[in-house]
Amino acid sequence: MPRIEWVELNEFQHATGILMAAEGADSIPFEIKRVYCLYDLDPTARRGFHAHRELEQVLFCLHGSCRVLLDDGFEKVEALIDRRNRGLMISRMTWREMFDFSDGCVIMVIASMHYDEADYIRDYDEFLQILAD
Ligand code: T46
Repeated sequence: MPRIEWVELNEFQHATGILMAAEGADSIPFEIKRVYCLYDLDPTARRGFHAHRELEQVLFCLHGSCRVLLDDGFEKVEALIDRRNRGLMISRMTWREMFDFSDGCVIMVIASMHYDEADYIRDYDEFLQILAD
């Protein structure tokens, strides 16, 4: 079964607010090359439907919650992401689908590589074939 691996970031509480920081090759287990966000999400939508050949990512819900299905080609597991400082590690060669977006859900993804469409495997049968090779 794909392991649910969490990455916890320290929150610095202050009377005037909270600060949360992420550092590459430290609290984030790889060098950070890219950060992107998803917001204004349709709560009924399902996104993702792909795996990555090499990309490693940590997915945080900065506001609200969502669910992520992880599939290693053998088994599937679902993770609920509902704490802004607890990110879900998504390793390479893991099929992922995101769904159940709460109202106003804001997702931040920290990634180990620049955007590269060639790194995506968007066909599930191809994903299984690559794993079998
Ligand atoms: C992933 C999940 C969690 C860019 O131009 N640059 C980028 O850095 C990204 C991430 C996307 N795009 C473009 C490519 C598409 O035209 O944005 C459009 C939407 O991307 P996509 O359909 O891949 O979005 P999701 O939500 O299905 O997947 C995204 C990431 O692409 C993916 O790596 O793991 O979030």
